[in-house]
Amino acid sequence: MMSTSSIRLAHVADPHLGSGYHLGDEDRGGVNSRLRDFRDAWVRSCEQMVTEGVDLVLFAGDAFRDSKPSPTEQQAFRDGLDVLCDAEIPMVAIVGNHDLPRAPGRTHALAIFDGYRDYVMVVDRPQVIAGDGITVPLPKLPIPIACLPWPSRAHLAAADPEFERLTIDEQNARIVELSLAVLRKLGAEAEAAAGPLGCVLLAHGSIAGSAVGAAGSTQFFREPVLPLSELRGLPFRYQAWGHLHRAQDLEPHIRYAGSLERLDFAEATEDKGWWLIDLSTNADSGGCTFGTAWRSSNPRPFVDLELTEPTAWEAGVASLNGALPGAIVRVRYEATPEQARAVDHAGIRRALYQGGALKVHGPIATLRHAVAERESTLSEETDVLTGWQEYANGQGLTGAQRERLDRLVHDALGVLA
Ligand SMILES: [Mn+2]
Repeated sequence: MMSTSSIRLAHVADPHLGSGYHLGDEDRGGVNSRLRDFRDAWVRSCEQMVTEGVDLVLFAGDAFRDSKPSPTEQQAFRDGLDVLCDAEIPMVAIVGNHDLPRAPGRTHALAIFDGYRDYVMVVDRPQVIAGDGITVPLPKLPIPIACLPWPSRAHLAAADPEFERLTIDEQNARIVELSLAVLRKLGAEAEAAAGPLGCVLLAHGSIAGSAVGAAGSTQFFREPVLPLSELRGLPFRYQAWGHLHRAQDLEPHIRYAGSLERLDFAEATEDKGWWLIDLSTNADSGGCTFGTAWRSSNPRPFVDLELTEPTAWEAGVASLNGALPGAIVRVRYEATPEQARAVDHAGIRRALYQGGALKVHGPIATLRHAVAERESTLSEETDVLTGWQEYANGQGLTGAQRERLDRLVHDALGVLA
């Protein structure tokens, strides 16, 4: 006869409440429609966790856009926590970089939720949560959780006078080195406390080789980035990562949950949601198995429409079929100034709203100025004055402005005009 024991985990991250307001509208009370969307995706995800019979929620950081969320944003986060607490589902949450203040000593955005209704535990320094030492009545925590919140630069600098004198890249190298040492120590500690189900990691940070997604692409290279090869060797059955907004698995057991709502149009085709993780032991085989399933948070649809023929836009709008209802839409096209004047912006917007769009941004015209082929052939032999004239023609500079600039260039070159 087979005897098994098992645990069902939810791995969720990066609700980023307070983000994305540039694509929403404020209601009469001053609440941005995108906060409602972000809040709803978070609450919906918590409701799904209840339906799925989750035993424990691993929250991998970045609840908010910054360390000082508004009372409305805090309430949005609390709304999800209440769903979990009502169902007596405990949650362990780590602090992400967005939740952290820049100055040491200031409190982070998640501090007020530690101990919330006795089911939420917030972790802001590296530690293993197991059996004793837990501050919430996680009744029988069947699995040790190693926690690696985002390492605060301010805290590192306060603890190490050398740190401040390093360049950003050197600081990042130092943080990677420290993080790996901490991870190995946490791994050993968690493994020692582990039962037959093993132990898991809850962490916030960047891993090399990840698909970054839209929101993180500019910051990625100025951050500490952990090598995947080092993470593979750690003794965790599952690694629940937060920070990057694109859901992905780097290994079957090393995953990002991604964010819960789309931040902007670069994420238009990306699904958002959380991972459902089942760990179970099989007493007969002595092994431990794990399974994962994706659960979409059903984020608001985004439609990014690029009109190739802006004067014949009806076909472009028609091609969207059923994608419009409830969607946030952006319309863009490229045209010469003359063509752009002939495009029916009001008509495009009207058609999109009639199709069910919630909000239309644009149409946004990128103007290109016609430059004839022979005019744009600059070479090493081209003199500066000819170069200027071609540039000015290409930019469409005319009239009094052109005359003024011509005079300035002529003066600078000592040309008698
Ligand atoms: Mn983050």
